[in-house]
Amino acid sequence: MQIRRRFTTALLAALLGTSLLGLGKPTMAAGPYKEEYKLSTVLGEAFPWGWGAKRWAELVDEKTQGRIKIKVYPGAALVSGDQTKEFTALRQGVIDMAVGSTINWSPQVKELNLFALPFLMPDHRALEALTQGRVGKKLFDTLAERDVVPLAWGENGFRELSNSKRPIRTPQDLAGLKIRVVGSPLFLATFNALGANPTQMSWADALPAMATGAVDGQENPLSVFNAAKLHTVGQKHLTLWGYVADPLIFAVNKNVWNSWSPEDRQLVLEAAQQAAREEITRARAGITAEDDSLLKEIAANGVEIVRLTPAERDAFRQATSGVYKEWADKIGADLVKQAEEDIAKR
Ligand code: X2X
Repeated sequence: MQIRRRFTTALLAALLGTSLLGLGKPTMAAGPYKEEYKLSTVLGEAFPWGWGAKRWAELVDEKTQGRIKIKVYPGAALVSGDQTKEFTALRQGVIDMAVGSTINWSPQVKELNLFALPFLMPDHRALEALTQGRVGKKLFDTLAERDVVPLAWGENGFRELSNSKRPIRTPQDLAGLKIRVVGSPLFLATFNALGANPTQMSWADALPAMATGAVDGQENPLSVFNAAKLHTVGQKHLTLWGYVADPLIFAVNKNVWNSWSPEDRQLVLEAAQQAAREEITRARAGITAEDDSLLKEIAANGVEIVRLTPAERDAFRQATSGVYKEWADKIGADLVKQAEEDIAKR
């Protein structure tokens, strides 16, 4: 009797632990694990964004001792390059995990357009006041209601304006320029209000469009401008206007998340938080007042850099204030009000 009970206990332990899952360490799993999880990003390893995704995968592998293996698919390859479909694919489980930009997810999650309201955030501290405060929490709650488990905020960065034609100092300078934009119709509204001629396309299509002159300009963070070598596709003029910034979100499909043991969920969360912190440091490297080495590198490649005075920047703000008002209502007046308050208090 005693022997039988001992045997049963041992069998149970074996089933629940190592042998059932073929794992090195006993763990209570909530569902079967996949051999490999697919993680989507738009930009690859040469960019802070793709680097951050890879770092997350590495840290998860390390922390879970190989129980969770992640493969990174850059170029939004899991949605055939159509980055605005990434959120839907993540939600439906076509994609297991993602490090996604708020811009690309905003067609499905209108609240994420907040970060694309022109001239809402004056600096990195303003961006943090949102992502690290009650607004960020509210946005994470919104995502959680849509079958996605958000874990950490990363950063693509403040988006600066470049073009092949002329220096841009005033909204008038933008008149008629063909500017490639991505994602939400808010970007079309902003550039239309500035008198430009915006056209929406994926990042994959943007590079050839610049190279052939099908578009004159684009807007992206400086780290992207430099790593993508946009000076080699005719982007000779760069205006630092910091009109919007896009944070990144480290996230997991809800069913995938629920299939993991509580212990592994905690490890994946910690890995996301650490990778996001390190990613943000990279995204900001060389573009601050203390260290502007990246800007110098861009200038050394023959790019003419225009820094707007506060008054010049204000002219762009005024020209887009109607768009701001209209979109504040679409995003949610309360959320925008909270964001404005938290930025003012930063
Ligand atoms: O497509 C872009 O401009 C990029 C890479 O910045 C995003 O995915 C938002």
